[in-house]
Amino acid sequence: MIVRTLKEIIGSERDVEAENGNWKSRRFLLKDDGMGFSLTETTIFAGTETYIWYKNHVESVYCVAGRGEIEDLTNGQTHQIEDGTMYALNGHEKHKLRAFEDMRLICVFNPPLTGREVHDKEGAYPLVE
Ligand code: 9YT
Repeated sequence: MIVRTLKEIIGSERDVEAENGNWKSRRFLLKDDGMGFSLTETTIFAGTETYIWYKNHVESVYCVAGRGEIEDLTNGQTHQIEDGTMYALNGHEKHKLRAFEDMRLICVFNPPLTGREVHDKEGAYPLVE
């Protein structure tokens, strides 16, 4: 069994911040935990807009605090996000995330993140073996 607390993740190598300052993420589960998915708590900072394209992963995201929106760039639709909203990128959709307040998001990835990915210029995470 794996038991981890936010307290022990904060300040460790599982606590990361985006280079562009748009988000921070606490990685509860990564590939080397052997679960087949990763689990993170990601905060998107208020006033930011982030372009993302997870072409190698599917991701589901559950918002537990804050407010923002997601624009699906494949069809131009924008969906509001607030505490209690889930979105799932089951089609590798290119998207923009905008936060009006700090948004706390619980994110699950398949395949799991290794923790070594960096968003490339396409907004994607490469597949890291
Ligand atoms: C909102 C979102 O896409 N979160 C993904 C996880 C985060 N970017 C991370 O931990 O790398």
